[in-house]
Amino acid sequence: MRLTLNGAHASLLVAMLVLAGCGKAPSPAASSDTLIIRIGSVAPLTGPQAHLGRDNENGARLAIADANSQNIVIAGKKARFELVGEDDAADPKTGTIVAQKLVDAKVNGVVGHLNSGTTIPASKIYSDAGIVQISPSATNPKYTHQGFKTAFRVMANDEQQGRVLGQFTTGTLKAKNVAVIDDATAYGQGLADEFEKEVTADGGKIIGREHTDDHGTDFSAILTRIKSKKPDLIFYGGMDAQSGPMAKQIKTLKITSAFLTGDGGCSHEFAQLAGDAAEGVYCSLPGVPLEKMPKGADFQKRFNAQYGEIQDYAPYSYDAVGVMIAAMKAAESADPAKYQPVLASISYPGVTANIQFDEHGDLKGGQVTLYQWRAGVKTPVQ
Ligand code: ABU
Repeated sequence: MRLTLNGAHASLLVAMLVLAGCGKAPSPAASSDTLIIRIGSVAPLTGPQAHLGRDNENGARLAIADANSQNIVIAGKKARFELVGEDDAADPKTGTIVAQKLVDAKVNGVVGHLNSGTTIPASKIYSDAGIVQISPSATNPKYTHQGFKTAFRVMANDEQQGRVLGQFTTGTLKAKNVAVIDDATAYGQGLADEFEKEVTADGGKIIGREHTDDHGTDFSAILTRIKSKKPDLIFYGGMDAQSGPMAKQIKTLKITSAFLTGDGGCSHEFAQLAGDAAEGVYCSLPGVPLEKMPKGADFQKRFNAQYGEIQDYAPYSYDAVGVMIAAMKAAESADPAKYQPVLASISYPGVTANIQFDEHGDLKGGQVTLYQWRAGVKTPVQ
């Protein structure tokens, strides 16, 4: 039997073949001339630090969008970058579970984690799997001092920050008697230890050391004990979910000591939580103010338009993704084994710094800026 097809029959047959999968057009993901590159981003997206985690993830998201708009070609293929966001809830155990999940998913690199307490245990998992990890915000020195060639960070560490905070206390503020509180985390306790070391070396006296945790919000017992010692300055090593209420309670208890904290307590959220008690509080942030960097103002404008206020670390996660992609481009490969050596010796003009790494994977020449909250504005003072 002879089958004759008119135009309508032919169209129907094509449609049936397509539905059966025979004529399926290749999706960009399946196309042989497209290289899908997946970058993990890990931060707390739930719990008291969720606002900081979203800030980090949004910085990474903006960098991915920028890269995809540049039509980057790697080894002759059009690269398409995808973000794989994970929540570690700032919890060290969850951090390792999520790290293993990303290893199993064979991501091409990881930007994270946010906290030192999660970044350090996760770094062994990435190192064992040979996956490059760049933390935008974890500042405990141990992270990059374990001998893992996969571990990098894009901001000054707590040895550098603690030293600057200590010198600011004894030198600029001329504080002699100092009380120290930390949140008993890898970050808060580590930074407080570095700060204490510098204050003591400069001739200052630590007249009290207290500990809380990264979920507490009532510090009245600690602050009452500290008040009786009449310190010139109180230093807090920890995050904004604690530094905000702490500043408020310092004011309520009529404590007149200066209040100083590190980068974790220096966010936009701190000012929201502290209200008018933020006035006069000092804090430090790694890097120079964004507006002083050549590409900083543009980044800030675009980030604000899309995601609102920068909390703390969004520019650093933007740079962490940017420098990772730059290394992939230069290596002509998204294989971590191939682009890791390129990353280790890269010079990359980021929005937060010109990024180069030392032999540990730490940022070379990392800077620290001191700020004071004045009328709700984080104002650079040193
Ligand atoms: N750098 C402060 C916040 C992140 C961390 O190191 O835990």
